[in-house]
Amino acid sequence: MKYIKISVIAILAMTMVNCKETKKNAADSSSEGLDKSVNQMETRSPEMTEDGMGESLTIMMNAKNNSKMKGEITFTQEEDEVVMKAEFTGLEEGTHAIHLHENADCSSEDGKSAGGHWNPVDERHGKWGDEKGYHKGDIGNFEADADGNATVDFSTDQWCIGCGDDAMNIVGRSVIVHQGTDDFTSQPSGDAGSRVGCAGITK
Ligand SMILES: [Cu+2]
Ligand SMILES: [Zn+2]
Repeated sequence: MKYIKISVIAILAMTMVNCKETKKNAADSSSEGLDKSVNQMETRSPEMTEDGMGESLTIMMNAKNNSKMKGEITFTQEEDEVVMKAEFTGLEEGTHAIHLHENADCSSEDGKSAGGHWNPVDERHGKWGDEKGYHKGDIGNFEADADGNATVDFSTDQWCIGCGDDAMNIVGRSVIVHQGTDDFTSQPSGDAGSRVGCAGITK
């Protein structure tokens, strides 16, 4: 296998001829290094091909608990990442928690119809990326300025938009903004106070 030495180029090349190479490789299977490269591509390829690459969803916040908050959130699938961009107005100045919650149901006045934090892999509540665990909805905190405006930019390869994996698919969940701050410690939800905004993530 000549191209083991230039494996980086080989990986790039195989994104274009992945299927062909996989078959060829299964037939002669003489190169471990190449097998690994092919396997990496295979584990990534389902979400990149079938599951809504480039797909984008924009949802609007509903004010809860008599708040004045408004806002718009866009989720975009970009290769293996979901990029979230949010713009909020009408908040109280200061730090607010933002999470994905279980249900795309914002019908109740207190926002509790959205359920608890989205936690598909049964971990403890925490700061995103904490080795002790965190919910797949634990986005964290953001700051609203003196005029009550805020933007939130977040992206992760642990979400997808409409793929078949329930541990990743954010469709059917909701975005909740809280009055208070997530302390990243209190269980099960960071003691972030009442829910001032809710948006169901639906297509
Ligand atoms: Cu929350
Ligand atoms: Zn949580």
